[in-house]
Amino acid sequence: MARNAEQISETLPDLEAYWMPFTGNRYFKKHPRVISRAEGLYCYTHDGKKLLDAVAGLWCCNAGHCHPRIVEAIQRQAAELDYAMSFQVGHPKVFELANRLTELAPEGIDYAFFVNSGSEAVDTALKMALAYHRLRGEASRTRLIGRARAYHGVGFGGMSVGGIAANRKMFGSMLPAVDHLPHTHDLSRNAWSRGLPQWGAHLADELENLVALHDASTIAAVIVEPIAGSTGVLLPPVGYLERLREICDRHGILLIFDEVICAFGRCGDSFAANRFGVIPDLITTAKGLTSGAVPMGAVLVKRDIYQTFMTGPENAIEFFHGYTYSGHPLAAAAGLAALDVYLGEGLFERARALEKTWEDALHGLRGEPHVIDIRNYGLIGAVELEPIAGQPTARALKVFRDCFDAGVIVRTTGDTIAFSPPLTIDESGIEQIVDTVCSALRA
Ligand code: PXG
Ligand code: PLP
Repeated sequence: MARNAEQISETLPDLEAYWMPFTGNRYFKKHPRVISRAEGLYCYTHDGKKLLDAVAGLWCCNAGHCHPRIVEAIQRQAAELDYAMSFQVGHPKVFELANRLTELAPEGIDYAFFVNSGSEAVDTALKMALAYHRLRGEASRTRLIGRARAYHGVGFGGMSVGGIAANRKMFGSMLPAVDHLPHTHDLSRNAWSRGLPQWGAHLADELENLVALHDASTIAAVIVEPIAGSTGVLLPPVGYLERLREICDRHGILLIFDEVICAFGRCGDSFAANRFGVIPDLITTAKGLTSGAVPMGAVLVKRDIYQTFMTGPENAIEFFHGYTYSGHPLAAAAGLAALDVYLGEGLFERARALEKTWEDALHGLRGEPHVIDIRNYGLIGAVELEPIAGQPTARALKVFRDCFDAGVIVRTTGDTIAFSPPLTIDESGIEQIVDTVCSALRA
């Protein structure tokens, strides 16, 4: 294919053939931003620019980039066992990883099913929920409840329970029996909250209304992100997750926490469920599981759910589901090494210890031009901007570009700037992020 006429750098390959995900392809190919190397907190572009990564890749490189221990584990594994059949056959590291993960998970969550991404984790968890009820003789429980503004990946299941219109509107009718709770973000009531907002726990009661509408006997599961990340960091009001848990218990509905972003230190603990003290029935995760180094996701489930499947002849398949690369050896090796780093370097505690510094620094942007809200928890944060009239997303995109030019990578979604720095960030890194965003806002 012809080389893009406006191609900027001779050092890059032809950019045309790659259809990039969630990207304005035509704009990108005229203004390429290509990262060719990374180390620790920093990424380096193909033309040698050094950038502080304030999003840890895409909320995933929690141990920082190219951590030597993770790199070495992947290299060793690649030479020892590239692949082992994932159906009817296993390899040692994937069992070890399941043991290690379930030790970190909340009490009673004792089993791990491996997949390759957050989207696959979500679709897997939804299928588990449907099958679980059917095995228990409640086959009428087929309805799935998501939430407005939720992101649960791009599979048909995750898209259906998701609540971001742009991700849904092009793709037809999706799963048939789905409903949505309202989201919990209200600028007039819970803006500028430091940590969790006080207002909004009652929004969980909307689940009672959905139960009244559909009847509990038709509802299989509710899925929520403990903190909604992709849509712009929406925090659960104090008491909200507890209330969802109570209502689900009352009606025999499974509660799924989608912790693709929230786990592995992002919320100052191994899992957000631990930090919030609310135990779901299933947890979906990915991203930080391998610190982003090899694709991997997981569904962690309560003992009772696993046991419900363990019926029938012992040699029969209990769950007709799985992926060629479920529990891939490279991913398992990366996952074990990532856990070694998180625990060995105390990164979950580090995130918790930095939380206040992070909060104070971010809230220092209050009063800067166009800032209408600031939200934070653990090492996650968001600065919401007043959109330019008639041009939604334009203002945040401008800030993204200015920050990139000034040496800091941030993420934007709508008119919100989102942050999720590596857990290895320090005070001077936090200062650099906030100063760079501040200059971009003033410009
Ligand atoms: N659930 C949640 C809660 C997520 O945040 C997924 C599922 C899907 O994971 P995969 O691995 O299939 O992408 C996610 C992913 C962003 C952004 O900043 C967020 C995600 C992915 C890419 C970009 O908008 N979250
Ligand atoms: N499509 C075809 C034709 C396949 O043979 C397979 C797996 O064997 C898949 C899709 C699913 O691929 P994966 O297991 O990597 O999700």
